[in-house]
Amino acid sequence: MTTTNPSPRTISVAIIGAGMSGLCMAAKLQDAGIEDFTLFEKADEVGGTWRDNTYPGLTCDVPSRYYTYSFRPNPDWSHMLPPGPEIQQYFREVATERDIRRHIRFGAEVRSAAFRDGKWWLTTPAGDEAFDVLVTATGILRIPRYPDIEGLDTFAGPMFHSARWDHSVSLPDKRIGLIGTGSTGVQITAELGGKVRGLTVFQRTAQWICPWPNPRVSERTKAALRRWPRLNAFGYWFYSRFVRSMFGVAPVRPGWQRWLYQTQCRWNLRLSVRDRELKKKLTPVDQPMCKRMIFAGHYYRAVQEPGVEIVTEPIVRVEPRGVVTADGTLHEVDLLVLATGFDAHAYVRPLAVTGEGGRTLEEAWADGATAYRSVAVPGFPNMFMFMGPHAPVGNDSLINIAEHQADYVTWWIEQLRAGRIVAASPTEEATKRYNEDMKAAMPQTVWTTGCRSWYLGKDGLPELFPWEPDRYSELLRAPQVTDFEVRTAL
Ligand code: N01
Repeated sequence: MTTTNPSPRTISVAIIGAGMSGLCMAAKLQDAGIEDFTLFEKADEVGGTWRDNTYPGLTCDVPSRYYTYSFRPNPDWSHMLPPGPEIQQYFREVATERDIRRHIRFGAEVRSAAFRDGKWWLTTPAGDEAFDVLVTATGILRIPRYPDIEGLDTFAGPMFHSARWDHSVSLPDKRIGLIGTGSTGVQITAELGGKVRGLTVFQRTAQWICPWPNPRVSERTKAALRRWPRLNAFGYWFYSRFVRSMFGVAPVRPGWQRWLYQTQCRWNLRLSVRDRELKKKLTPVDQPMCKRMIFAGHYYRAVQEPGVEIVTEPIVRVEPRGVVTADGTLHEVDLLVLATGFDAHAYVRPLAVTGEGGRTLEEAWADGATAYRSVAVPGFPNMFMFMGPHAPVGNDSLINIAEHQADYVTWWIEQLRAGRIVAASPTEEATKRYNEDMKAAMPQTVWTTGCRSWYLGKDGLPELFPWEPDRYSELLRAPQVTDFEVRTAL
């Protein structure tokens, strides 16, 4: 890989997105002494998902000690599981403290990116600009999915997607119709059940709920964490090991971890819901963990509050006054909330990305999205992506994944900077081999046991990593240069 006389170069890096991943990339570049980078952010603030999602009850279900960058502990989390607004505050602080903001162009939506003459040309409303390296950090659950329900537009009251919450609408006086019972719908129900005039939850598929306590962190604990930073580091290590050896393993390998979660879910329902009819409605047909596991403390309590109703009859249409179900009932509501999930398979799209020889990412992914170790695609030199296809987003904390991906990308940028190479992209052969190995490992995962979920890709298989997260970290820790087509001159 070395040229006869490598000479160091200044490398410019474009990062698309200033959410959790984009900020992580920026921080890692700074740590490597690379300051020539620009973040393009279409909104007017950092935070991505945590900026856009503001629904009542928003909480991350990864323990707060682990839902931080390893390089920036946070002694101030108020709860064991971090509330959404605190996470958003954390990212804002990181951007400010590390002086990343001066690298960010807000309100700058990148419309297209094309590789020409050894550079990535980005088109934004301000014009075209060239960079040596393109890093996409556009998030995975970014594009809200609106349900295709007859008459949805005719609803007379306010209506919005959970990721576009309209806080000008008062809630206590409303009869709310909530469509969707994924992680989001469950958190909204747990927060609003019993606190509003009425809550009608339209459940298409029952979900398993894993009970998860969320105690407050005492002021004394916070003070101790501030005073002895090593305690924080220990907390990070402890929870990372806990999450990775339990939640990281359970979905991908049959064993005691899977048994434990599944048993917990079953007993949670058995012990928490008394009414037989309601219990029947809430009993899923598929295996716990096949869909994205839901961790929640108060859901079953909330659905038994007065004024809360679980409707399992399929929705047939929406009318100005409410939702009509297959049994002919009109469920009258004042506000309709669509907690119907996201298009999780868009990745960087709809951004138009054109690689070598004019081949677009759309063309490369015509049969489904694939990548080399979730970070790079053949024919797209010097382009790297966060949370690409088959990242371990189903069994690890996304922050941890982002850190490993950022280290990996930084390693390649350092090769470019040292002048050892001028371009690198994974070979078709290595990418194919990697994806075939993953496909072969999928049947042992719980995700293939027959449920419908946003995990499933075009081929009906989960677009997830079928092994333990530690294996993914290993894969990224040791870049395999022979899997790449590396050029030392253009
Ligand atoms: O979306 P989902 P989400 N008619 O796709 C239903 C992360 N997250 O926003 O199951 C009626 O899971 C659909 O029904 P069905 C987490 O990774 C994390 O809740 O397809 N119903 C389902 O019930 C999560 O997995 C946290 O039959 C319709 C729901 O809408 C991911 O975000 C918190 C319908 C969609 O569920 C997405 O969760 C919140 C229709 N036409 C979210 N269309 C953390 O704590 C869809 N549905 C980290």
